[in-house]
Amino acid sequence: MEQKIGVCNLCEAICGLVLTIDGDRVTGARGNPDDPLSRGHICPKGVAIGDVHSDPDRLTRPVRRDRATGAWTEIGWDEALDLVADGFAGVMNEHGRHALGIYLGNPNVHSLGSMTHGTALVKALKTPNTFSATSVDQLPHQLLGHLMFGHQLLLPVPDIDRTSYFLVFGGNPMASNGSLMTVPDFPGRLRELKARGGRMVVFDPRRTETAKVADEHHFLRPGSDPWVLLAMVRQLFVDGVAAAPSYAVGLDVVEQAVAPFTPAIAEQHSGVPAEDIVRIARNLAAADGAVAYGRIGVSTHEFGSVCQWAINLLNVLSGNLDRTGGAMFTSPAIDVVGTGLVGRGGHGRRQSRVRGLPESGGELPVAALREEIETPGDGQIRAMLTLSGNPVLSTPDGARLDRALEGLEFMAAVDIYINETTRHADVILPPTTALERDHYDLVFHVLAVRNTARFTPAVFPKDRDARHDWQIYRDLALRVTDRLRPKRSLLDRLKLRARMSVSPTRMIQVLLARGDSGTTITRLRKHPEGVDLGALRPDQLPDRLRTRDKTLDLAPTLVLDDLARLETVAAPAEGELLLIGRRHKQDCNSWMHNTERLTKGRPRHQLLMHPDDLAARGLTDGATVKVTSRVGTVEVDVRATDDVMPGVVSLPHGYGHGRAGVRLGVADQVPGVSINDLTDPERLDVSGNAALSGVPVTVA
Ligand SMILES: Nc1nc2c(c(=O)[nH]1)N[C@H]1C(S)=C(S)[C@@H](COP(=O)(O)OP(=O)(O)OC[C@H]3O[C@@H](n4cnc5c(=O)[nH]c(N)nc54)[C@H](O)[C@@H]3O)O[C@H]1N2
Ligand SMILES: Nc1nc2c(c(=O)[nH]1)N[C@H]1C(S)=C(S)[C@@H](COP(=O)(O)OP(=O)(O)OC[C@H]3O[C@@H](n4cnc5c(=O)[nH]c(N)nc54)[C@H](O)[C@@H]3O)O[C@H]1N2
Ligand code: SF4
Ligand SMILES: [Mo]
Repeated sequence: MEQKIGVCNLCEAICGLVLTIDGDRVTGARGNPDDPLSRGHICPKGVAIGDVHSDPDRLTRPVRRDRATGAWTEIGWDEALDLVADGFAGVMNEHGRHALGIYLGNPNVHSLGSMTHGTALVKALKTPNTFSATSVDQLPHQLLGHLMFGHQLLLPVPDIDRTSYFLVFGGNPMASNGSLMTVPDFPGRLRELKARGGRMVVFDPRRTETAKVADEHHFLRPGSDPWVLLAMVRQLFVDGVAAAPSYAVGLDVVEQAVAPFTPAIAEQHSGVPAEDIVRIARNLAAADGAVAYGRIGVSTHEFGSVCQWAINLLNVLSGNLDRTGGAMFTSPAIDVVGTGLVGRGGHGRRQSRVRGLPESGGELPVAALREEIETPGDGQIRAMLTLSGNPVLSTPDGARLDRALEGLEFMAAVDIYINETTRHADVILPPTTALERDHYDLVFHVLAVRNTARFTPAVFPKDRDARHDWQIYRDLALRVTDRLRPKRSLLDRLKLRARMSVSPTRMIQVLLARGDSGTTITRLRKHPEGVDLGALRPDQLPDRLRTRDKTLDLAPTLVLDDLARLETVAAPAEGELLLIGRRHKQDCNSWMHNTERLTKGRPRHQLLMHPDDLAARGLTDGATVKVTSRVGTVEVDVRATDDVMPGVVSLPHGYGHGRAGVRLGVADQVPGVSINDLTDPERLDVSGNAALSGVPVTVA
């Protein structure tokens, strides 16, 4: 038995762990109390992190699928990499670069090797058909970061440890542990907030775990947030407290634009009393350090960008941007924004082939993936590569995408499981997992509520015959580009080889040395618990702005233009039912369902529905019901609860395993259906983000 410091990469909280190791197994996991960011926090998933490592269902060698019989066989790395390179190069040489589609899933941002080498692989393959989880997640945040602050990752983070007023729209950090706000131990930090006299106010159509511990919770009709948020912004003007910093432009335009959005109209759309909207706007403005925050519930929304804009405006105009206790910018040891490691983003520079949807940050909306595969013609996707992704369960109308994948000429996946998506692959290349690789978090230190830095060496040595993800990406990039015609120049190929051969750890060493935090890899190796770089720093603007003229644009045209669309939306119809998603503490998007530790106990897959809505349809608690949307029907058990407001039903996302051909051990026994068999790829935000929330459904 031995103790080792590890890190959990299962969610954005990036908790430091102390693991008890016996041979090549984890026999115990607890939060590391010495970690300056996570302070000893751990959740049920972190406790289960060793289960992934020892999971017999996990792939450890490449596998190949026989298309005729569907049987999988293990093959060697060389053979597997050549098969994939031949498959991709064959299709690209015959039909052009766009014939390859790529989907990057969520776990990419939780792996150092994917951050350093996965993006480089995607660049090297030069296909315009790149998609990712971003467009079923935080795209509106990135778009508004780009439009207002000049960089897609320049995202203000709630200064939760010092704020006195925390206003939450569509986030459930008590279950999700926070998002675009790396906030390990949210429950503890909330207790501290309350102990110093602060308040948390939550707007959510469900009385969530977070709503239950809030000082105020307001039900609102799904999708109605823009009216409420704009009415709050308007109130700042009405009360004469709206003020913009000297480096901001467009205040007059904003005042005019929000004028029509009165609290009374917001009440009609949302069901939130007008006087509450006015009062909360006033409380926010009056608080000594306040912050508005919005997450998945207002990102995956038909007006996600308007919502994110309004949330930014609430923070700016109430004087809380870049201020202690407000919405602040981090000063990470590796500044992916300032150094230009990640591009500033962009929008609408080209359009998708079939529906003409706008590119954002170089990617197309994943809601367009299915049609780009199915629609014949020049530019059609004929081969797919998925990198840690399960879009069949994670993206709108997944059932139809499931069928579309079957028609591909070739598919490969870099993934550790045969899942609902990778089952269509001809070859799966499984990398090592979190405990076998070094980790430095390039993404989540940038979004954290405190400045810290931490380097975690691999807990277990890599098996001799195993490959890290960055090695797979390197080999794929080199082998595919070698086969592409016309042949790329020798210089280009040498550059690529040099770029891809530097290990992620070596890159971190160089990047740390280049930064001005004084943190070196040697220091971090001496302090595997992490190094504290202090609280978030105020008054960084306008210096930190990445806009070309160093101004903050309060009134981006793209969003202003979308207000006209908002004004055409009718008030809610009588008897409507709107479907929303949910997350549970023990779930991890579409995976981790094959660890018994997380799946035993009370089932949690049910459709939640208000008792009045059940009674109105003559249904009873526990019945199996048919839920139908424009795109599909699912059958699922219903659970009566007044935790959802009348007119709202809720299904968790990431369920619906046990489809034909998928064997995931324990996960096969997990009941439930995929919410994304109901969500509609036609419902989109102006950014291109899928509007997964507030889907009109019927229940019978
Ligand atoms: N209706 C609805 N849909 C949603 C959401 C919602 O709230 N509602 N949420 C959306 C959001 S926010 C997200 S981020 C997406 C997530 O959806 P996806 O992008 O599909 O990502 P995951 O489901 O997290 O994981 C996909 C796969 O990654 C593999 N994997 C895990 N770890 C590793 C690893 O270390 N290496 C490799 N190569 N593979 C690994 C697992 O096999 C897993 O099946 O879903 C989105 N879909
Ligand atoms: N346990 C667990 N933790 C996770 C994940 C997980 O799968 N499980 N996934 C991780 C990922 S990838 C992400 S992106 C984050 C997401 O982090 P969060 O955004 O905190 O996650 P959710 O629990 O989906 O919270 C969204 C909330 O929005 C509400 N909502 C739905 N529609 C609306 C609406 O129209 N208006 C308003 N105001 N609210 C609405 C829902 O009821 C829900 O409570 O969580 C991360 N952490
Ligand atoms: S909160 Fe997130 S990072 Fe922390 S232990 Fe749980 S899953 Fe892991
Ligand atoms: Mo996400």
